[in-house]
Amino acid sequence: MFDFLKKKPVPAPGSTPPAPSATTPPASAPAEAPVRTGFSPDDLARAFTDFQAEKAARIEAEKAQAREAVRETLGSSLLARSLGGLFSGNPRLDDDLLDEIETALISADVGVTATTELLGRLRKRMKVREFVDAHALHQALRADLLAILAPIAKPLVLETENKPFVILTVGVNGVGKTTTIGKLARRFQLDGHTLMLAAGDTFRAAAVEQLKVWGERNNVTVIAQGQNADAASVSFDALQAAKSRGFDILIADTAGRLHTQAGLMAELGKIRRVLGKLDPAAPHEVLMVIDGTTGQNAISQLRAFHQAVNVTGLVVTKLDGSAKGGVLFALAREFGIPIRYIGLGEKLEDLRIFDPEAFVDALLPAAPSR
Ligand SMILES: Nc1nc2c(ncn2[C@@H]2O[C@H](COP(=O)(O)OP(=O)(O)OP(=O)(O)O)[C@@H](O)[C@H]2O)c(=O)[nH]1
Ligand SMILES: [Mg+2]
Repeated sequence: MFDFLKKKPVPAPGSTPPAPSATTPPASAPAEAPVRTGFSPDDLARAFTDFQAEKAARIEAEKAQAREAVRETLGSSLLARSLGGLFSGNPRLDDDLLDEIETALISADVGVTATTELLGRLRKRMKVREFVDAHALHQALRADLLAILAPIAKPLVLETENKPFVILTVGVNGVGKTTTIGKLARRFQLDGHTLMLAAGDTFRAAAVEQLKVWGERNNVTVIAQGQNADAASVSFDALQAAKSRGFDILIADTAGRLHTQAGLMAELGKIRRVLGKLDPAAPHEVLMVIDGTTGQNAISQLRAFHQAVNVTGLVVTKLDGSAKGGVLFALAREFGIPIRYIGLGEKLEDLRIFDPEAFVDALLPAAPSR
């Protein structure tokens, strides 16, 4: 990358040159051109600027790819189709249009609270003749949708000063927790972090195996104790190991559980407390994974998990399947908990950093198709 960084180091000031060895050419041999050694301040400044530019370009490229993936995937969701349909034929600006928007939002899982608020605002503005036509209303709806999501778009920041940064992954059965851990681990590795996984789903032997196999394949250490072990004890051991071995990140998996099962929810609280014994700040992130096709049940799931274990970030998966596309608005409006990532498929690259503008653009593109 930076070729000049491969130059020989400058000898320390005042050091004596090395004694001639048996292979040193005789004094009569023609003198070689002097080799330029060391890094000048200009070299270092250039290297730093190049590195920053490369990093910025990488981030921009990833953003552009994510934008495209979100547009492709969510552009065919129910919400995008119904809103697109409403605005495509240059509709009349009247109460019927508002009613149809309301139905589209409710049917696509946006939720009653968020929908009522959105419509209330649009109705008021329409009454005072703020919109000259349906296009103006379309623009206002886009801005309002974005205003709901913008406050919860806070990407996960890994503070690795006091290692390790501990992520506890929770959620109901089959939502994509273990798959998400694999995707995150890969992402963090590419960013140059060292990490360890804790096989905290001790309900099923297959779950421990699933994580172990993944770890072996990707050269990631997995701490496990086998089936029926105490999940809190696995997490404790893993944190101890990650601390003593100086890993940057520890991600703990947990068994899927129904939010209505009080005993199992209490167990999550225990995992949290046990981690806190080794590091009072741990877990630094309680990441709840929610299946994007769940609909309004996602609200009661999050309420119960938040109460049990204080959720600090969300991943909404399976937005590529039969997801209607609106549940993120309901979650954002109800809880204000950051959505860190969205899952758009089963491949590693299908976990994308949540970008609210890309999301709204996919659901309701700026220029209505005519
Ligand atoms: N289409 C799609 N499938 C996904 C996504 N994320 C996960 N899956 C699939 O969902 C299924 C369940 O994933 P897991 O990661 O095992 O879910 P889990 O939450 O760990 O499940 P339990 O441990 O049993 O609670 C797998 O088949 C995944 O490939 C996604 O974003 N899109
Ligand atoms: Mg799992």
